[in-house]
Amino acid sequence: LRGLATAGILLGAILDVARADNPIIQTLYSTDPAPLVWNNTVWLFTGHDENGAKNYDMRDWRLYSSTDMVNWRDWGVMLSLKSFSWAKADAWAGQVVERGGKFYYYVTATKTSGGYAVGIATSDSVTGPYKDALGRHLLANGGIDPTVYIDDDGQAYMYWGHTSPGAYHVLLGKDMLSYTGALTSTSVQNFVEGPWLHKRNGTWYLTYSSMGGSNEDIKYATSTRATGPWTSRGQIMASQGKSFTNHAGIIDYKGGSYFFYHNGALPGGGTYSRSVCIEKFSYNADGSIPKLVMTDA
Ligand code: FUB
Repeated sequence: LRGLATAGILLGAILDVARADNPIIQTLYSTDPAPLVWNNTVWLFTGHDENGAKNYDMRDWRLYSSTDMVNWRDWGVMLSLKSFSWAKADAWAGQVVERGGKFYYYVTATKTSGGYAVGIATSDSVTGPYKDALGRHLLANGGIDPTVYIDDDGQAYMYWGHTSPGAYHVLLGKDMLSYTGALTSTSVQNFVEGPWLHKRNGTWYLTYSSMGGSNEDIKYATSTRATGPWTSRGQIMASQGKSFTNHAGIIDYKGGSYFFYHNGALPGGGTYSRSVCIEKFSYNADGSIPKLVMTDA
């Protein structure tokens, strides 16, 4: 297996293609997966742990794509801290959504003046170039880990976490660059960080990182409305492996459902050197998500 992994890394480096087995990216440490299904392709936006980091040393955001969930093309860096004049550190979790042929990249970073904030970059192409859309942060209340979903009626919702911790949400404007109404604190059981919002068959799902033992686990809640109230549905993935954090992203693609997360499974991996992994799953008949186990923790 180790020989195969080495061959995979070499092949990946030569062909610029990441391997299919978990972790799916073996050419560097990758984090905070945010998959986007667009144009019959899965576009996987990730964070990046610097090699040898002793803390969350994260400076850029990257993109991979696949049409078969096996072979992943590496598109390189989409954004870095330098892309935002107001940011100085912590290129933490982000997510891209498409609206009207334009791509909106919501990210976390620490402001030059201190404190976590959420900013937005936009592009006319999914593969970039992405440019800071506002020249300032969108939210600066200590917010991290933005997740955005556009409902069938066109209303976009953004959830995010707070370092306190706690979950918040707001309604985004049609321009996707502004919001209407108040920043609203949301009650979600044992929420820590890393929310992922999606809707399926009329049910809203809020998946998030929680404390499940010595490391984070992944739990989820459901609601009939994007703004809650949320009913706790328990754990999807238990605390497992060498990374303290975990962070989920969920999509349906070509008839399958996929759960993206990160762990410390790559050689040298751990809390500050994480790697994106995927588990394929099927929703239960009642719409609940089955328990998933890291295939290689
Ligand atoms: O990767 C940095 C932070 O760790 C993310 O923003 C959190 O969700 C956690 O994964």
